[in-house]
Amino acid sequence: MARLVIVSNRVPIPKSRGATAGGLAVALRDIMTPGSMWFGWSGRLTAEPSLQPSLVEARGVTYATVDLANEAYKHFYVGFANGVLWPLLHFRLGLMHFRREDYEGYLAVNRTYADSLIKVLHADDTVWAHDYHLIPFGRLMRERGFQGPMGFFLHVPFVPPSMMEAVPVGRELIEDLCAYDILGFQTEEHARDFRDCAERMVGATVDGEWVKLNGRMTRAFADPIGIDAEAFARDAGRAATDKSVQRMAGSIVGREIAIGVDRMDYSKGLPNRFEAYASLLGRYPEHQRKIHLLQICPRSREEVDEYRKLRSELDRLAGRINGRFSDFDWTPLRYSTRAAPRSTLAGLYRLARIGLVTPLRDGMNLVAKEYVAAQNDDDPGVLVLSKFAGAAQELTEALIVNPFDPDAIADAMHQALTMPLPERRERHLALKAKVYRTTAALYARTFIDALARRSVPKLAA
Ligand code: GDG
Repeated sequence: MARLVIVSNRVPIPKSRGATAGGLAVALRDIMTPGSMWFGWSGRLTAEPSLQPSLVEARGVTYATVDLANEAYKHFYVGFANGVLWPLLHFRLGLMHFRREDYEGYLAVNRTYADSLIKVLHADDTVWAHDYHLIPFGRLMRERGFQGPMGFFLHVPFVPPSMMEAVPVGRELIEDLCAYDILGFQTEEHARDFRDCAERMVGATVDGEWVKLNGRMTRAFADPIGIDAEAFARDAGRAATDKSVQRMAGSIVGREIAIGVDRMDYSKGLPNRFEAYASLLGRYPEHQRKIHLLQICPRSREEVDEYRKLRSELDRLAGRINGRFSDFDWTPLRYSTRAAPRSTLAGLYRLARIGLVTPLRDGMNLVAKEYVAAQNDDDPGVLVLSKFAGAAQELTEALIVNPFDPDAIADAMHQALTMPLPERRERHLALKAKVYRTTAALYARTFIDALARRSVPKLAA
């Protein structure tokens, strides 16, 4: 029987009944029907890993995982994926550290994945690979003889040719992506940037969404990811009984909350956000003592230098803001580097008058959608959203800001704090309709349909 096989670097094996699923697992829940498979890294590093994947079954889904070699993983994950591709795809060429041995490690891990998956793959399976860790994986599968439908979804942004050309292996990356049948991007802008790279850098022919290279057709299109809005709204509604939410509500009586929730990552614009908050308190002193900024930013990728530097910068900025503005009974900035449970998060979004989502660059940004879904329709908060998040293409009724301009973010926060209820409601209803329309389920179905229709039109001569 033909199966759907998801491939991602991390595999979300359910640990126990009712355990909270990660973002991708939620997005793919509807299509991971019994019989399907999820393949990727086991999370274990060993000296000489076996290519035979270990199989675990949970709720009818087979989770197939492979161990990786220590040294190769370091080059793959720290060196190339997060030292080259992540900064490049987030427009941060200055943070990109290219080394040939890292690229070799990146290819080696992708070869391990292909060699391992091919052992358990059926000829009529459909393969869907996820994210920038797996760019060469499709070509490697084709080289190993797999002919079935194969798609790739990029969760992060893409870049125009002028940036892609800065990577010494940019051409190889573009050619590798052309080995997939279907390429999904978060926005039309990212899909177009890819098609431009294919045309300019490797001489592909582009016709609408189709890219032709060496006789093979690839469709590059936008398929924005979403959330399970109904379930998230339900969690937010119930969260009034959550102890942490109650404690928070009790400690802010009479004050407003602005909330930020981000992995601690330099793409999320956190220093600018903290400066924006200082600008709000400095230029609009009427808000002093009347607002808290609650920033939740779980630590992430601490093996990468840039992330450690970011943490010290945020510690310093938070100290400076609280030192300058706080009073005995008011701490303006509350900042936590620990992850909060998902239900607590939902409740905190609902309490907050402002959802602050100000990345410098972001594929989509699901926090923006979660914040909207969590609001109370009768008294909703206001989303302040960076124009450089993929979500800004859809969520146009948010207050859209340039995240490089802290004073502009501060002005938007002031506007949100003084916005009359009818305007808040009107904006919220429009945003809510969009978040309920472009859901996780629609995203997954759209991609699978595209893969099923991978047969290709003739390019105009
Ligand atoms: C990549 C792309 C794209 C955060 N802190 C906590 C927590 N979170 C959850 C959020 C949200 C998720 O993590 C973060 O998703 P984002 O979309 O904001 O960002 P990335 O992690 O960078 O994800 C991004 C995404 O892939 C999907 O395609 O949108 O552009 O960069 O769901 O709620 N969850 C819990 N505690 C926390 O403290 N439970």
